Amino acid sequence: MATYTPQKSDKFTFGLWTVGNPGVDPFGGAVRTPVTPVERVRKLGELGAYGVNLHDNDLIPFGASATEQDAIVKEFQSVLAESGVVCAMATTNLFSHPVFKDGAFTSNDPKVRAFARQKVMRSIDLGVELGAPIYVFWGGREGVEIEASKDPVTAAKRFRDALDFFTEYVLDQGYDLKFALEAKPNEPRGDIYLPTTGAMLGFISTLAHPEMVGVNPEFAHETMAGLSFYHAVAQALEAGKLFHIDLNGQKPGRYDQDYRFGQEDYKQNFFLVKLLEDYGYDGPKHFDAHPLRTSDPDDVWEFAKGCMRTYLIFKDKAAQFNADPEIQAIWRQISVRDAVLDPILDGKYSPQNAQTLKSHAFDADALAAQKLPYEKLDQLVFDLLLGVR
Ligand code: GLT
Ligand code: MN
Ligand code: MN
Repeated sequence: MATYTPQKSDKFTFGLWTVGNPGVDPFGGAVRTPVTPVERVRKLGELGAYGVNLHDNDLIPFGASATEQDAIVKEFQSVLAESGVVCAMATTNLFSHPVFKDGAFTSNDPKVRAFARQKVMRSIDLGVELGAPIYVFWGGREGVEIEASKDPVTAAKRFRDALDFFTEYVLDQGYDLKFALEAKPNEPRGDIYLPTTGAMLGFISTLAHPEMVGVNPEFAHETMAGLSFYHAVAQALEAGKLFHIDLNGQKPGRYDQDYRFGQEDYKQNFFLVKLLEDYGYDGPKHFDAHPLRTSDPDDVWEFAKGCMRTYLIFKDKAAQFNADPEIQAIWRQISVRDAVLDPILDGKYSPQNAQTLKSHAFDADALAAQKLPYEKLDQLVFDLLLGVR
């Protein structure tokens, strides 16, 4: 029986804010007092996590002096070294302070936009000091409730100007840092700009340095909009833009639940893990989730263990899928090959190829009559996932 013990090579990471979540929701305050960031890193290291992620203010209180920051950073660096945990990703908190209540990069006020840029540059410096290779941008407050309050075309331009400024800043400093953009359809804003991973992918191609920028899709964010997270991740992978991933649990059509990875929709999560494994995604797997409000401090660590264990169980199931003779026989049956047409379809346009396709005789009725035993295939997947195969 496999033990599903996490290894550093699994590259599992947690945000300081995930295992440090005190259980606040819009209807009630904190239900637990999280241990310090240093203790969180120590415990994550013991549990086999590879890395930790942070917003500037998860570690450095808003408005702390340079001397205070230095002392905090020093202590944090030594716990990283002791526990063998890396800082895998850093980001900026551009959503908690009231100054950002109507946006950061897209605020109508140039002073707010400039302050946001200052905060990001300082936070990039911090992330690089801690060794983070990836920097995430989640524009939680970049959006509106009242359409009359902002011009969305101007907002798109402001968002782009900010990102172009930061890629130049990174190049200017000689930092080895990549950006990953995280989409979310709504919450905390009524509508957040660039609401899906697909929208982010389109936006990236308009940037000054698209090669430095990828995406950080989150399971909950595509799923709350009723979209397929699995397909969003596949598109990002295929485009070479999956720089980071936020894994968690979510029911469609609800607020952002950020449940333990795998808590909801086992089948979708199975295919997601299979996708990441089959295509050799080698970035961090970040569990951007939080324990239930009902969890006591011990249950918080059960939550963290559960995220990693679930991933490893799905990984094991993906290997079973790939080795299952009956499943693979169906897969071979539906993976039709054609010696004449495949080279044309896989190749580029040429007048000759166009002519061949235009004059080819197809038997549409025979093609339509081909067997597609998907009921059988899906039942085999179900049996496999439920452990009766
Ligand atoms: C916040 C948000 C997450 C983002 C984090 C990065 S912060 O918790 O809900 O999805 O990934 O800023
Ligand atoms: Mn996230
Ligand atoms: Mn979320």
